[in-house]
Amino acid sequence: MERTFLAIKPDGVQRGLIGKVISRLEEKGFKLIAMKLMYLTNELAEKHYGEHKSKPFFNGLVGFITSGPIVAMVWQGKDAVSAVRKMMGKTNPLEAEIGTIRGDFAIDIGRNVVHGSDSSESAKREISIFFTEKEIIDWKPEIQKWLYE
Ligand code: D4T
Repeated sequence: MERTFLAIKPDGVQRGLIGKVISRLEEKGFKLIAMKLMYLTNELAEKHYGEHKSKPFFNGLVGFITSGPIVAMVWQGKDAVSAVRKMMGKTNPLEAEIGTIRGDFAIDIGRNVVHGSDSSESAKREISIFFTEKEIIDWKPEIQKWLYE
């Protein structure tokens, strides 16, 4: 089963949306296998958003993402990377479909509540940046047989 990295950004934490975001993924049937509340250091934020270094929004993005605690998580399930991206909705919340996390809970591209890995490779990279192998718990949900045939 595929793993993906999902983070609730400082806006989501401050707005009390941790439970709602987690509920959506739980209700879908994905399995939470690692989670921590943490501050991103400047160094980690710059590394995480390295691909955007030359963009005009880079400094604001790093300032925002380090401004408060985030919730870092690993979720597992069938096609988890693309399925979770679908549940998050488009980067710009006003373009995101209603029914998605960003579509339902956000307005501004710079306050879009969640981050999720955009490919299997970035998921592996992001998971290894945020979690040690020991912090990932691949437990067996009793309901598994009612979720997958
Ligand atoms: P993240 O990485 O936060 O999940 O977002 P996406 O994968 O959906 O989108 P992205 O990499 O293109 O953008 C990273 C991050 O930068 C913010 N952003 C983006 C911004 O503040 N202004 C902008 O114009 C863009 C394009 C939002 C997400």
